[in-house]
Amino acid sequence: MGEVRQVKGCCPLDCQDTCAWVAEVEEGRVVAVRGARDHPFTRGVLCAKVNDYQARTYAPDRLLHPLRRVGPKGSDRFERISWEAAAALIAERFRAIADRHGPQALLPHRYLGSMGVVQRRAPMRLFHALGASRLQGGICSVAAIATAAEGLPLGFDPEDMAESRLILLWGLNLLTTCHHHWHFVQEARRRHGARILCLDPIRTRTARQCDEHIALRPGSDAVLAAGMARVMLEERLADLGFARGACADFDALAAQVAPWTPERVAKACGIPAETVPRLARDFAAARPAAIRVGVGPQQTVHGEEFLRAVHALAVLGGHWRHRGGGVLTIATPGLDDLRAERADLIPPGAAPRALDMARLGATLTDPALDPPVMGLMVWGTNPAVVQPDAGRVRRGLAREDLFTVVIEHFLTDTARHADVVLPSTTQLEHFDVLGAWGHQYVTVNLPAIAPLGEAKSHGEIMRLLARSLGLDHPALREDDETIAASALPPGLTLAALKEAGWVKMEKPPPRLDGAGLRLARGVTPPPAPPEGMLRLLTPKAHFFLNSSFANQPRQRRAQGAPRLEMAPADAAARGLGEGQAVRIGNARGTILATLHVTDAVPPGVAALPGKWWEADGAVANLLTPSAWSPGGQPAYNDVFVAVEAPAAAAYSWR
Ligand SMILES: Nc1nc2c(c(=O)[nH]1)N[C@H]1C(S)=C(S)[C@@H](COP(=O)(O)OP(=O)(O)OC[C@H]3O[C@@H](n4cnc5c(=O)[nH]c(N)nc54)[C@H](O)[C@@H]3O)O[C@H]1N2
Ligand SMILES: Nc1nc2c(c(=O)[nH]1)N[C@H]1C(S)=C(S)[C@@H](COP(=O)(O)OP(=O)(O)OC[C@H]3O[C@@H](n4cnc5c(=O)[nH]c(N)nc54)[C@H](O)[C@@H]3O)O[C@H]1N2
Ligand code: SF4
Ligand SMILES: [Mo]
Repeated sequence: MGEVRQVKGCCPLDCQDTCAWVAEVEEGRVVAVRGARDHPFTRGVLCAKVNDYQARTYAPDRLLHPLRRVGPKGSDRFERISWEAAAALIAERFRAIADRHGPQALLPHRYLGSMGVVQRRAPMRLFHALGASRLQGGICSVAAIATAAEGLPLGFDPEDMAESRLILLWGLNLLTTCHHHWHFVQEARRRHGARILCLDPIRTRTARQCDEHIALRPGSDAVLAAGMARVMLEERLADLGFARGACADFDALAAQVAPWTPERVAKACGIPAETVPRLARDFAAARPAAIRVGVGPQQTVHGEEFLRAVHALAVLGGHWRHRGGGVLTIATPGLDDLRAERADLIPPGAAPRALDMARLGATLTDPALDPPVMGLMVWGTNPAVVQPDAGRVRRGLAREDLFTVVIEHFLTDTARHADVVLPSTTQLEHFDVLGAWGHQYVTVNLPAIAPLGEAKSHGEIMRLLARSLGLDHPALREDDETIAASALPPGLTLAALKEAGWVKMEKPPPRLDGAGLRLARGVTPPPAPPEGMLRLLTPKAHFFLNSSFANQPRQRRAQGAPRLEMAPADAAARGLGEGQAVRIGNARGTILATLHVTDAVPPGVAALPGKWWEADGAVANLLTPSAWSPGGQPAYNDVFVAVEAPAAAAYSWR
């Protein structure tokens, strides 16, 4: 056995936890990745998705050299080309598009496939320097970000959760999606005898570990919160001194919740009426209570109402007065990584339009868009699978007049639509710095091995394309470490971070006294499903990270085939049984899955965990609508479907 070298790094994925890891390298090959034992938050364990991350790096189907399309768009017919040829082709096409339609006909499209500063941000420098269309918005927690802009706090240090006396896990499947937070939940149980409640339509892995599961109807959360608030006001359990100071529209809020009697709430939420006052009393009595909010309930056209409603509850309870109290949605170490995109490179006098990244389907298919998007570069996201109304996205990506570049690890459904595919390094092959969205640590990732094949980091791709595009600015020549360092908060140097591995950025909890929040802005009960249809939920799969890993053998075996979960009464009403093939369809398309009959989902709801690729016949977003909340949150859960036995297996979309 050779010597094992240990290299400090971290998981790059879009997950609350940003685990610190150690890559073990033997004779130039990574043989294992293990959680860094001394990390205070992630404590030496990775998750069921990532604990063999090196298998991703060494996967036989990994992209290791540039490709050029030789077949129809969306097929997998590509030929290998050199980096020089790929860069020359991209430069020629991007230049021609900018000359003919103006630079705003070019659009970058990126998301959080890697949360690293370099991998996520570096290519933006090219687009800014070209004066391309800008990208705004997002596809995750957009409702939270929109309400933060209204002044609602995103949250407090999750480590303080250990001080909570009552924890409401509200639309969050913590043991699947961010299991390291469970340490602090358990700590609250141990220290203070805290009760843990789960509010989720589905009896998830997390719900099973809680003291109580409240299986409310999807989209009825704001109604339940209003009902609890009404009880707190009526029974004089609210902390009025705090609430009047925190909330500029206290009287309007009291008026808004007044109609929501326990009986009306019970009817809208599908829960027993007596649950409402009991929850309200427990919530008001805890000193403090914490509401830990997930993404599921945000994914409707009323996502912001949900967030205002739970904030109103926490304000009425006065929970923000105490450590470990209030609402926790997102926690970050305050890395300023947008700075690494260098918007200052936008040519003087240019004021490029901003296009919403969550509306890619609309952007690519809107005949009125002027100029139309003619050149697209995608990295760190798989829009053909993850965007709402994915059929529309695919129609856009299939446009013969659209020139698309995709930077990827694998030939995803999106990459199959590219004209040029560029191979990206994985986290084991590049330097990067990561913030987080579920804790307050900044973490460094050192390269464990040299890039495999011809894969390149996004910093290197940026520098290479800048040269072929004839762009010259010192920011387009910066190395990856300099790019990453540009995002660090004041007082933290790259040298110190590299030495330490991770650094916690302490910040005081938000103060809400006198905050003047406006929380009385509507409580909309969920619509009833159209006759014979079910509301489709598409929660996160335990063994995938969104659509990542849905092509990897170990994770696929563990996750099993696409499975539609349905309540026994709904299955019986359709004459469907356990293990049967079903078609799930609506006006936008039809997908296929295997039925699992279970009382873990309530009547009226069907759940299809996971974001599957086209090859598995279950791209659920082919059924989701082109619909967004006012703040731009895609309404992934506002979708109704018919479920039936397939006459003949048919997979289709319009
Ligand atoms: N294993 C795994 N981990 C992940 C991911 C993954 O794909 N797989 N994805 C990562 C990402 S990008 C994110 S954003 C986070 C998300 O983390 P979570 O927020 O925990 O995940 P979701 O599955 O989106 O939603 C959580 C729960 O909301 C419930 N839900 C749906 N609609 C409603 C509703 O109307 N009301 C209520 N109360 N609950 C509702 C769902 O049943 C689900 O159990 O997880 C991250 N971690
Ligand atoms: N129906 C439905 N749709 C949803 C959701 C839902 O709950 N239901 N959830 C939404 C949410 S919360 C989110 S966050 C989004 C997630 O959507 P995406 O951000 O698109 O997430 P992934 O599907 O994981 O795709 C990330 C892609 O980036 C690639 N990648 C990873 N690292 C790198 C890298 O270093 N370089 C490059 N070039 N590529 C890399 C991966 O191979 C993968 O193909 O999906 C949203 N869509
Ligand atoms: S996906 Fe999340 S829990 Fe899993 S290793 Fe990465 S950061 Fe940790
Ligand atoms: Mo997300």
